[in-house]
Amino acid sequence: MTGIVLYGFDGSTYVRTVRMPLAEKGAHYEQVPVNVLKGERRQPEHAARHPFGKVPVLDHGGFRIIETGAVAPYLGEVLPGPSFAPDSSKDRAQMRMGMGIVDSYGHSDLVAVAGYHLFPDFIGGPDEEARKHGIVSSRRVLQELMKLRGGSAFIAVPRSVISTPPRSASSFHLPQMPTKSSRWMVSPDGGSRYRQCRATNRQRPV
Ligand SMILES: N[C@@H](CCC(=O)N[C@@H](CS)C(=O)NCC(=O)O)C(=O)O
Repeated sequence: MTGIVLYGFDGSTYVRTVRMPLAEKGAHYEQVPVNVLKGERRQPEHAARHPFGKVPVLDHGGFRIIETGAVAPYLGEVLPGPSFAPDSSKDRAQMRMGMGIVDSYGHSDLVAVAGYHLFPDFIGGPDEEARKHGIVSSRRVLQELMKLRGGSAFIAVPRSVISTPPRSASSFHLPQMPTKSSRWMVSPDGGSRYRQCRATNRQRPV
C-alpha cells in the first residue's frame, strides 16, 4: 500500500500511537514532523490539515483522517495483515473504552505532569498545582484501566497486544501511559520493538 503520509513529530504520544500499527504492519509511509512544541501547529498549512491544530493527521491517498482513535483502527483494517481489533463485540467495546478514557481523561493529566518537567514553556510555565492534580487524577485513569484488565495480564484482551496476532489493539494508547510497566518502542527507522506491555497493579504516575 502506498500513499500514506503521517503529519506529526515523535515527541507526540498520539503520533507514536499511530506509528505502532504502521510499524507492526511494515507499512511504507512518509512522516512530516510537525512539532507542536515549537508552535508549528499554527503554520497555515497545518491549520488547513487539522481544524483544531493538533497532531497526528493521516493522509492516505488523499483521504484525510484526524483523531488517533479513528486513525489507528483504520490502519489496522486497511493495511494488509490481521486486524488488531479483538474478535468479540465486548472486547472491542472495552478496547474503545480504554482508548476513550485515556484520550478524554488521561492525556491532559499527562501533559500537566510531563510538561512540568519536560516542556514548561509549552504549558505556560511550571504549575505545581497542576502537576499534583495530574498525578492524583492519573491514578483514577489507571484504576479504570486496571478494571478493564480484569484478571488478564493485559488490558482489555486476554493476550498481549500488537505483535501477537490477531486480537489486539489494547496497546493503542500505551505510548501515553505514564508508567514504567507499559513500554512500547517504535525505533527511529520505523521498526517496532515490543518490549513489554504487561499491566500491573503497581503502576504509578511518574
Ligand atoms: N484527540 C486528539 C488529540 C491529539 C493531541 O492532543 N495531540 C497533541 C500532541 S500529543 C497536540 O497536537 N497538541 C498541540 C496543542 O494542544 O497545542 C487525537 O486523538 O488525535
